[in-house]
Amino acid sequence: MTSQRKRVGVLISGRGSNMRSLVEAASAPDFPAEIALVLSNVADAAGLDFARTQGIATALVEHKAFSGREAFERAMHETLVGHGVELVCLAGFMRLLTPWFVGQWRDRMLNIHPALLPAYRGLHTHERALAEGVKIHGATVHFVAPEVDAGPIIAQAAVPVLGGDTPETLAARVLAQEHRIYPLALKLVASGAARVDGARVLIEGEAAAPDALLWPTA
Ligand code: DQB
Ligand code: GRF
Repeated sequence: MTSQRKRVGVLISGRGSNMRSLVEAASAPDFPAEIALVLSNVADAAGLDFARTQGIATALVEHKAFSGREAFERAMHETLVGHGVELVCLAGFMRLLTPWFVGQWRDRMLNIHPALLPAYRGLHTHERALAEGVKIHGATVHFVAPEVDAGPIIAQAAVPVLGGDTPETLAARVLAQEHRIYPLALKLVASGAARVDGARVLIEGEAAAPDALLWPTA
């Protein structure tokens, strides 16, 4: 069973709190995936230090060192393959990926987005949600498609927007839920319970246990 755990490569560019939540979840012996590699495109990403302290293999592939996007991505791809990676998790990875790279990892690459997709694709989601006065916001884990923030949805969590919220307080409330649903989504994908069916993700047993929809309990 242990040998069947899916080998996961996590791509980061910064803080790495979502990567950390995946590492912590994967430390459970019955988790269906292991974090085989943390890859950053930024040398001083704080997440790299955490991964090193955990004894996890790390790699630095700096986009600035390459002549173009495709050369950068080929280097990342070779590093991932070289570490036997089977699933990729984007976790605060800030470079847009070309259709070539997305195609290499089709239905095997996840991303976490700080909004309830298909609302608020793109950057600065919390500022935009506050500006538009929505009452419910949240986070989404989805498979990565060539079109940014548009792939099949695996898991979502909703949070209330409160009267005194700033982008920072709202971001913190959403982030706490990100740290719950990213491990959940990875577990569903790595175990084979979640599979892509056209534009949607079907989850085995979901009717009995609708745990892809979460609401903060505290
Ligand atoms: C991100 C989504 C968008 C951005 C960053 C991360 C962004 O617009 N960054 C500024 C431009 C940086 C650059 O020039 O590279 N979320 N690629 C594909 N599909 C995705 C998601 C992320 C990153 C790359 C996707 C992605 O859904 N093709 C993560
Ligand atoms: C998270 O809010 C994630 O949803 C977004 O970028 C942020 C990354 O934070 N894609 P961290 O590096 O995981 O702490």
